[in-house]
Amino acid sequence: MTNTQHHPVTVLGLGAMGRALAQTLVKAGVPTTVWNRTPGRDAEVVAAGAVSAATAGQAVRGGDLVIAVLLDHASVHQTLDPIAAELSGKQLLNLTSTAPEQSRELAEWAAVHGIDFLDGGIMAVPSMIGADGSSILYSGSETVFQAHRPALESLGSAEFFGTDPGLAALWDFALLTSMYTMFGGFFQAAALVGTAGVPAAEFAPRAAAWVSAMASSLPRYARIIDSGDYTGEVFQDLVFTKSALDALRQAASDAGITAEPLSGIADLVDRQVAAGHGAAAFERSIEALRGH
Ligand code: FVH
Repeated sequence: MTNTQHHPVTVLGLGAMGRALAQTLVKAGVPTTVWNRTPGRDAEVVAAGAVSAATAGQAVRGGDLVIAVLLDHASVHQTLDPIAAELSGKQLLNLTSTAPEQSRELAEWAAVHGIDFLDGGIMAVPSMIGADGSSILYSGSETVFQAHRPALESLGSAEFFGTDPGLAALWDFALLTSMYTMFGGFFQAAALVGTAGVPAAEFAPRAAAWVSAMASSLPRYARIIDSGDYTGEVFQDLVFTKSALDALRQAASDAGITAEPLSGIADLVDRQVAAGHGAAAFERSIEALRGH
């Protein structure tokens, strides 16, 4: 795609992710202006063809779409608040990882300043940007999404989740929750086999195969959760699950390791059994998270 088919884009923030995004935009022929708080992090992207701006305000003037890819919600406000006037009338895409309510707050802030706001959740690490497997979830202004869709698609698959600016972050954070609890489980498991001298590297391929096989049952779990009926189809009841989890905690204790990653789900199961739902399906554990 040639430059004439893309609107100019500004990238605020040249950390690992900002640099990957800017490089990929330049490669896709998008006229790209970049800025970073700490000078000197733009050498590679400037060599690739990006224009470096000395200040965030100057950078904003270079793009129709301004992408903020900063550390966190506070750094977004620290960067954008002083240049709200320059941003007025522009389109803003926040690709910083912010919690759903923070994304909604940012959308309100943008509306007050006459800025059209789109939020995004990046489901990729920097090395994946622009390659197969990179995916970015978007919500907020559909006008911004559609206007810049070709540029956004150069970064990874681009999916619009709706006009609620918190939705992309909600999906993003839900997926990250699944990821981190999986990693926590792996850390506990690796510590457990490690007590018998098994290196984590030897255990990892087997763990990956097992977790992948189990992940294929998620749609069945989801179907039961969505039905709200935890007694019609019971593959594994809560009493059985409690005894399995108690045994796993015992094994950790015997091996001299703690079982915090497992304790999260074990506590939910314990509470459901204590509340008299022992014959219900394991999937009923989600109700403990909802306070039921
Ligand atoms: N890296 C990853 O794998 C993940 C993948 C999923 C999405 N995340 C999120 O993307 C945001 C940026 O991540 P990053 O990898 O670029 O992060 P860093 O390399 O640590 O760079 C942080 C940039 O933020 C700038 N910055 C920090 N505080 C401020 C501030 N108060 N004012 C202005 N800029 C600030 C920092 O600038 P400097 O330290 O170089 O001056 C970097 O440009 C993030 O939300 C991830 O969760 C990435």
